Amino acid sequence: MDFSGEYTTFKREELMQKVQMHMSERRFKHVLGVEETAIALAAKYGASEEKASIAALTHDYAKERPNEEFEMIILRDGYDQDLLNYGNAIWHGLVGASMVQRELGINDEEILEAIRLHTTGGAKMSLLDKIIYVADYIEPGRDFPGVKEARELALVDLDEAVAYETKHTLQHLIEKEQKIYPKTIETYNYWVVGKAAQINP
Ligand code: DGI
Ligand code: FE
Ligand code: FE
Repeated sequence: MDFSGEYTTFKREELMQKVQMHMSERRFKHVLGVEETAIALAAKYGASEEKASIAALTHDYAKERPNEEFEMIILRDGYDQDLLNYGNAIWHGLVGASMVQRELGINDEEILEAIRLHTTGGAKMSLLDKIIYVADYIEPGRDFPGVKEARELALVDLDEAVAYETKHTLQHLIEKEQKIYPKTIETYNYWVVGKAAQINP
């Protein structure tokens, strides 16, 4: 895909190279799988394929940064200090988006928000947010029990795929006695328990 120049001054090949520099070969392969999947979902559901490509290529940009760097930014840049009680799993998207903005010059708020939400989701998600959240889960390199079902749902109903992923991720985290970030619970309450059950929107 050729980029228009609207969201990044880099050509796709240049952006790919910048991302690749910051991660293992294995993770870069995952990123390319997310991109391919995100572009297909964008085409199917009528989102910008270019934004899907850029958000997918950069979603895990910060994943291999040291904890100290995230902690420094959380202390410095006005984040909720409760974030310090979590780790890379939560930081690399939520805080990583600011590194994408600063270091790669991507300022499009929709792309940055899709990066921020890609791990936890959110009660409020745009079409692009859902595409990146789901593509990250079902890209061709993923192999875990339930991924086939998730892939099938993504072809039929993106919201159902969001709900499926959220429920199974939460189950997995609870099984491993991992700390649950409040936003992950908000995502569950909205997408799994049900939009209809919301009284205060
Ligand atoms: O970065 P990826 O491995 O491609 O995928 P990801 O960003 O969706 O997820 C990173 C990890 O974060 C994954 O193992 C699931 C985990 N995670 C998602 N929500 C939470 C969480 N971990 C904790 N501790 N708490 C959460 O609420
Ligand atoms: Fe991630
Ligand atoms: Fe990822």
